[in-house]
Amino acid sequence: MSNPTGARAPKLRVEPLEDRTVPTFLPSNLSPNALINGIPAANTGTGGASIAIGDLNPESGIIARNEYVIATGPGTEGTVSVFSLLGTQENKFVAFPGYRGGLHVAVGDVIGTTRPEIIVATAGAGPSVVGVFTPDGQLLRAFYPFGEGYRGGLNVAAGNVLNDADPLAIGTGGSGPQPAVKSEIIVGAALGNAPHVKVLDGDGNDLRSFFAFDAGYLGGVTVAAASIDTTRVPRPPGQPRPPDTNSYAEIIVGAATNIPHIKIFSTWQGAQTELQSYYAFDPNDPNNVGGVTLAAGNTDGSRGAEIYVNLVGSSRVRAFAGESRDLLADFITVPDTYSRVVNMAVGNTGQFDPFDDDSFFGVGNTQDLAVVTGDGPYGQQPRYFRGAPGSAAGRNGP
Ligand SMILES: [Ca+2]
Ligand SMILES: [Ca+2]
Ligand SMILES: [Ca+2]
Ligand SMILES: [Ca+2]
Repeated sequence: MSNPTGARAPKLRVEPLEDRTVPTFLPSNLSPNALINGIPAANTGTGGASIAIGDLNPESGIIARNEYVIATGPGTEGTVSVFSLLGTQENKFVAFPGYRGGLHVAVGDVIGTTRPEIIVATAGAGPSVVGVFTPDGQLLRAFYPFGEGYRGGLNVAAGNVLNDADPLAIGTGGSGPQPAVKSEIIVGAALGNAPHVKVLDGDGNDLRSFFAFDAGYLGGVTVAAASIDTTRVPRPPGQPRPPDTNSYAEIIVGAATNIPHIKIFSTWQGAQTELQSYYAFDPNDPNNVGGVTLAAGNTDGSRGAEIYVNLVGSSRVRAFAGESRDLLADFITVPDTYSRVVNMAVGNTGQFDPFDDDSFFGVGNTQDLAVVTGDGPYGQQPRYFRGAPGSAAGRNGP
């Protein structure tokens, strides 16, 4: 590949906490030509909402429940809301006062506190900033992944894609309290720019930097992260268990516009390694001229993650087995002719045992797919598609 493999951009300015100011934006109307993952922002109204799932607010006892986070799309001052899975609003904050270009959101422990943070990125035109927030909306970090001059918008995901040893490697056997395994922040440049992907730590330092597609592709990159491998590094007899490098999440990237192309990259070995490259929908079908949005996680009880691919411009979603690429499900998430942006997240939407991580043990804690549009018949409400052992989310309806 001609990509700038592993190239490190100049180190970004990291704002000391004590000097930190909340990035602010002058209120402005978006250009009618602005696009969010290929959909004109002027047409999205309050659509284009994004969603993430994680255990942001702790429950007492050993049974945990996730919360979900909704961030608003373009056309309104960007607001992040935390809800219980029952729909009770637990918190709400404005991420970047004055910014109306839409927000993308992810959840992950990127600071190493053992509690997840909310990672918010500006989605549309304007200064392209990432903010790392506590679950109650306190800004911990803010940085510009592609520099302050870049104004093309960001797609964002979080996952443990490098650096931290697998908890199984240190003898806990997967039960009992786990040490902090820090997730990284993955950003993809949005429309009109080279297909640049970066992996950053929670302070905004560059860890990886590469082009997901040919440099001439300017349609934007959507991103997700989950571990697609189904095998585990075995423990040699009589020896300590080695680090389970398969437990690292892989980065799934998608073309945001023009073509339903996805790729999978591994990044823990140093530079990025391209593992897979394929079309999630037939690129020769004239109906499939949109790009894709993505989510991934273990929804079927098999250890590896399934990859959920939405065809932008429709509410159609396909589920693929991450490792084999087998097509597991093909379904419509919003039952009408909805044709804007469907954003997705994978996470457990029932009670679960936080000490039995299904990414390690498969059955018992299968995750589910949540989709959100922000407008249309479901508005800001997520729709859930339940996963079950042997049955990826979407096979059995919402
Ligand atoms: Ca919770
Ligand atoms: Ca990590
Ligand atoms: Ca992996
Ligand atoms: Ca699976």
